Amino acid sequence: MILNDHETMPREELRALQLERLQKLVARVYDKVPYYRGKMDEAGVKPEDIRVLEDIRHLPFTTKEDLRQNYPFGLFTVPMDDIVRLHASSGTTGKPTVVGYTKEDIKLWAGLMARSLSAAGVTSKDIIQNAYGYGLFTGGLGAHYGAEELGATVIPISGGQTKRQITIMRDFGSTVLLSTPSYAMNLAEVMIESGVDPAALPLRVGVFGAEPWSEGMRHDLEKRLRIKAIDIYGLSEIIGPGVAVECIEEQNGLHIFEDHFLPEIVDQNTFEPLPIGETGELVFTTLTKTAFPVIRYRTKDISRLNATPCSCGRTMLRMPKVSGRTDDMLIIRGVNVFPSQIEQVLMSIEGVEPHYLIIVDRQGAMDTMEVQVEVSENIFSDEIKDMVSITKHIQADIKDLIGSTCKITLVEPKTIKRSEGKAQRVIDKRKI
Ligand code: DLL
Repeated sequence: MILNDHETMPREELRALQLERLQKLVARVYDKVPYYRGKMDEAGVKPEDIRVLEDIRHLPFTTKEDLRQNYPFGLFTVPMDDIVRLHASSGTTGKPTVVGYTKEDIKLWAGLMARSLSAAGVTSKDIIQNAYGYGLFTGGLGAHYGAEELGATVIPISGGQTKRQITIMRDFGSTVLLSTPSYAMNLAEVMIESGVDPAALPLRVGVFGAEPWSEGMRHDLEKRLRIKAIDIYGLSEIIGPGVAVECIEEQNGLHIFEDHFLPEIVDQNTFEPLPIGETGELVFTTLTKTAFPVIRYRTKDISRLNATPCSCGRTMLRMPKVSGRTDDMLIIRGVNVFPSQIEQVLMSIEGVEPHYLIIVDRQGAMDTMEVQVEVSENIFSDEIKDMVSITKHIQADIKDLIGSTCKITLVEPKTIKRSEGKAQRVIDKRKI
């Protein structure tokens, strides 16, 4: 593992670097982007008001709505001639959000992804199977450039064609898998079905992200694929993958690359900044990106900041696994619950498979929740009483979590749709 100087910088020095970068950034966007200038004028704040890092709280937030209003290129700070790449979010709700990169941004991103892979224990000797989707999604190309920057061998296979993935993994001797955790689970399952023993393959590390996943899912993936499973986080609006990553030494919280992204946690409802250690919405300011810098971007992701020193030597703050997004949070009879918490319950029960679907509906004024979940082949063909006992077990554990009883439907193995990218875990019929 090669540590970059910034990754181990004493915190005081890091804060000084952040302030210097923040001041430059704010002056630049004020000067270049009329929309940002307008918002800052409205809030009564000028670039010279940023004297210490904490002054960031005076700056207005940026939200997905701001990006939509400026669709497609309105928040770029450079002429289109300097933009060398565009990516966009899928835009399932409303217009997609478009992000642009200059040559320098692409270099920066490749460096950060290389740094992330290195933290995950990947080296130039590795053969990386990159099963993140290539295209407008930032996962594929983002990881690709990082893998090349590290000097590893990259197989740009993209997502899908699962049988082919397995043949290539075996024939090319892939040592690292990059994919969403749900797709890695799909791969693991098809591998066993095709008679390929994961233990006989050289695969040793998985770098998984782009969707929430529980500790239970990590444990299961590590066991099935005989690998170390590392969590990587990022979002297109900030740069793509490579904003934060776990270190292989501790696998306990993701180090945020604070020399480039300034994190804050704000209260989900009041948006007031919260002190280190408290849980709330993650907000990021990009400190060094040129084409499309964002100030105080409200991610809607829920986490917290952790300043406990890490044995890996990085001084960068950690954030625990993102449990979910505020807009994916289910409110069941007034109780907030994330699909990943349901996943954690399911994964702790013997015989339950990591394939599930949560269906939320409303009967009259009452929210209802049904969890459809697969059980292993032998349990499904077993006696009814075992099925009943598993159902009751799941029901009781979910009741402990949310305080009310929900319907559990055990379904036959392989009936829940398998993911090839980001998994859909919830169908909310209240919204249809
Ligand atoms: O998912 C970037 C990415 C690609 C990250 C590959 C990691 C690996 P978007 O499509 O813009 O970008 O989606 C960003 O995905 O706001 C989170 O809600 C979620 N997300 C990303 N990584 C994680 C993670 C990419 N490790 C949105 N854990 C974010 C939980 C994650 N959620």
